[in-house]
Amino acid sequence: MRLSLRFILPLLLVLAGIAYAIAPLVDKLTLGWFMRDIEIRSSLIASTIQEPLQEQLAANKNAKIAEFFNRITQNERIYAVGYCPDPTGTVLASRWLPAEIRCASLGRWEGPGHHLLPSAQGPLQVAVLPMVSEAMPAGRLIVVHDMSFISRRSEETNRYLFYAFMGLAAVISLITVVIAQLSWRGWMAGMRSLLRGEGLLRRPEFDAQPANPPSPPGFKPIARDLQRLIQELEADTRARDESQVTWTPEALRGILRGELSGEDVIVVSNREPYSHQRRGERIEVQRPASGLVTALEPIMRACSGTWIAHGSGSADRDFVDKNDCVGVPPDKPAYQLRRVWLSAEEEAGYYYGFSNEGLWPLCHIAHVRPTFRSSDWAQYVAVNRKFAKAVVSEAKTKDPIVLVQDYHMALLPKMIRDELPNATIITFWHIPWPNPESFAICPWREEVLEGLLGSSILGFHTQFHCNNFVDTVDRFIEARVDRASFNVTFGGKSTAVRRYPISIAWPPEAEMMEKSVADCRSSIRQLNDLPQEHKLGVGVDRLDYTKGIVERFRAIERLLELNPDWIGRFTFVQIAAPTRSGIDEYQHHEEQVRAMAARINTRFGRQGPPPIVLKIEHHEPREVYGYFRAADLCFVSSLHDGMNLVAKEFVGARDDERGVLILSEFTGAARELPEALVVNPYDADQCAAALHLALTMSPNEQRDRMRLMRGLVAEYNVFRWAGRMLLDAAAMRRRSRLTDKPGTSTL
Ligand code: GDG
Repeated sequence: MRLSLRFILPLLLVLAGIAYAIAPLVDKLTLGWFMRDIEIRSSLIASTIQEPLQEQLAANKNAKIAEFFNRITQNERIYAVGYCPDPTGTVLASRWLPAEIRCASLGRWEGPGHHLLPSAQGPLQVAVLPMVSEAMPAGRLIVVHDMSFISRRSEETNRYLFYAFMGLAAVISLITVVIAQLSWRGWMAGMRSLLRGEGLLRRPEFDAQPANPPSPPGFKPIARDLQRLIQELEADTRARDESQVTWTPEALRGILRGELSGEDVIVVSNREPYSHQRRGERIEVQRPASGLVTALEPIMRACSGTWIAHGSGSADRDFVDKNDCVGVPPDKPAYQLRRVWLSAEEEAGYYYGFSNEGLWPLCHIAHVRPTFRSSDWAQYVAVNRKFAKAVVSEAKTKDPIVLVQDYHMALLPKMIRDELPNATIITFWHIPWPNPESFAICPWREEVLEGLLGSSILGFHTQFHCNNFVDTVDRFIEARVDRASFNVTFGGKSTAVRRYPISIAWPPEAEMMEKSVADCRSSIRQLNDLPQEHKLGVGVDRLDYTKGIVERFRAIERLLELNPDWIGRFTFVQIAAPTRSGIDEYQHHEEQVRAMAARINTRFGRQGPPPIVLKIEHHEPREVYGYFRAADLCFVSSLHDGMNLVAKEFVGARDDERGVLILSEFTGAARELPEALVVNPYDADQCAAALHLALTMSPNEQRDRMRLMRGLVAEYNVFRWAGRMLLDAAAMRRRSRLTDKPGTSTL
């Protein structure tokens, strides 16, 4: 109603204004018409009365002529009639002939133009017409018309004009209001979308109306065409993005500003991007050396979002506000870190228990039996719920974009979806997904799958893991699996299962590459008491049984057995960062690794440098890069690994295009880096041969292989990983708004 009034009143005013403005024009036009009519009428009267008048003039009956003229003036429009025999004569006239009209001055009323004479009754029109008679060639007939009817007609016309415009305004308003009421929301949404650089017919974000009003049927074909057009444009843009964008943090920020400006972005991970640690009296801010943090930070900075993570630092509680939030990075806050506190029991059950003793071995198939305890599961559910609550409380809108990270949060997507049905939830599973038979042993397999299917997009590193996931869903829950598009529909919601191979930042931080390769070679050898010409191999891993460190050592032993020439000439430095040391399996693994290194060193290292240098401690990233740059080869022998960033970091570190990468075929990275020496870590002989090949490879071959691998890592870097997921999410949001299905949609 308010809308109608707001629309009708201005329209009425505008049309009234138009009517007022055009009235004089209409007057002028109608006056012209009337004058022409009257002139014709005057000629008609003249020719009609000519004959009787001549007869009476001939009979010299002046009194009869006046009476004759008076009869003619009974016509309401004819005011007076007169006759002048010649310019010097006296006018013979009906009553009311104005005194100004004299035979001597008839010339002023003759000729072209409208001859008007003002009078008390209103304007009079004077027409002087010659008599067509040989007997009286100078005779002139005068016909005076009353023009006051014109002003009466003009008033009437203006009144009708005014009413007509008002009627027109009312009809236009009515039609417009009816159409507007039908399509108001759709069009408004469309206009807003257009202004935001999106598509037409978008559903408003915070619509208080009943959910998803359908487009009026009349608009449906247009909507479909627009939808198709937008999809084509998007596909075009995406293709351009893929091929032309050089993915840098700035490019990622730029694209996000364009695609997701003003969107509410929330990241959820177990690990926090910054932790505050107490070191005696000092407080230290630690940044985990993690690819995940490197990848997600530019997103958070660009969107000023919120990162929710377990507050695990010893001084974390001292640095948060009353909402458990702290601005990070600490020196120049760009986004909020919301810390979630976990009790020792929660951490034991959720993190060490179900996540790392259950899901981790379940997904890695590294021949360590998963342990499933119902008490761990209960904590896992409770902690996931705690994170879900934090997400809901941090969400500033009804449809945030939530990036859920990893296997610690498998139930979170569904929990968020239940509370925020319009959210766009992107879940990334950083570890492998096993085949259905292996996954089947999980007692809560349905719950885990249903939890993950709360996601709008579910990402894995490789297509193989996507396939395994889809097969598992197909086997264990009632969901519709579309293998052509890789969309799974469950409970009416759709999840796009997609491959997004993670990578490293490119180029690597300048600080890591500061020291030249020659300096690194020399200082690392010096640090480890190795001769300058000594061949050096390197391994950098968390001390995890899935990384195949035992198998790696076995391959080194086999190399020395098969090629004893390398004894005393080759050393392998294994950097092993302590991890999950509260878990028995990890303690046992550490013992096994230590014992094996000691045994091999005893066997082959008596007379000179040891074949293996084992460094079980955390190293700073600069030190790690120093080893990468100093080494002749890097050996990644994971028994199963989602991607493995160490392989890519080694490639990134070698701007001298030297060094050989030996890479397990069971890593996601092996699918992207076929120029590495790809091996089966369970095959000790094959690995030993690869070690020998690497140690003897010509510099040219090293360069050729390294150049190809560097090209790939540069192009498919971590900013692309993050950017592609978010671009897909943005496209999905646009599409779901077009099709009126919030939160989830097919890609
Ligand atoms: C999971 C998936 C996937 C290692 N030791 C030290 C240290 N590191 C750094 C490495 C590398 C990172 O840790 C390890 O990354 P990975 O990818 O190799 O493996 P996970 O930790 O198991 O990661 C894996 C990854 O998620 C990402 O999605 O690739 O498949 O299992 O950056 O350099 N860093 C420092 N000191 C160490 O002692 N500073």
